[in-house]
Amino acid sequence: SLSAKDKAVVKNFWAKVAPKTAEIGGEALGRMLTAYPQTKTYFAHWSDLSPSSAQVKKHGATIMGAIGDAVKKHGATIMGAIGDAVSKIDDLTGSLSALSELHAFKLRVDPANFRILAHNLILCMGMFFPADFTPEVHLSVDKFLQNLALALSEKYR
Ligand code: ZNH
Repeated sequence: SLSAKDKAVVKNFWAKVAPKTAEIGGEALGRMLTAYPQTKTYFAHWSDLSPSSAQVKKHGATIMGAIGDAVKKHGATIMGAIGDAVSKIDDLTGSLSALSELHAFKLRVDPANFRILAHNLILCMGMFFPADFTPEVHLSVDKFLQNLALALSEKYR
């Protein structure tokens, strides 16, 4: 699981790339759909699945918004004082349970695709931020995305 250092590295990197997350998400989703065409089946109801598609760009931004929430936002609070101390990144399974349910039962996305998307996201982070995406950042972001994929896969069983 994620160490305190991983979380700090991810939060720090995310703060830096914040202005570009929508663009990174769009590029990553567009690349996933082209380089891993089996992923296109889930988006068959869209008119344009090319990397330049406005729908693809918009959905890439939506996905990155949800990931950014998991990095930054505080989880559900039972008591404000306790809740304020707990970030979503400290309880990914709990904070992403509704999204996991959506992907498992409504969208029926094969969870293997979470790894494929993570791979494309990592590629694009390196492309957009070659200097900041050091091997150390790569390690922690990869661990974070694997944990996020696991949390999203939780409701499948
Ligand atoms: Zn997903 C949707 C997130 C992955 C497919 N997504 C979605 C949304 C969100 C998300 C937020 C929206 C929801 C509402 O509206 O409510 N995802 C996400 C994340 C991730 C993902 C965070 C990871 C990281 N997905 C994914 C994958 C796939 C998908 C991999 C495949 C391949 N999604 C999807 C779909 C949808 C979604 C299909 C629906 C879209 C429309 O619009 O139609």
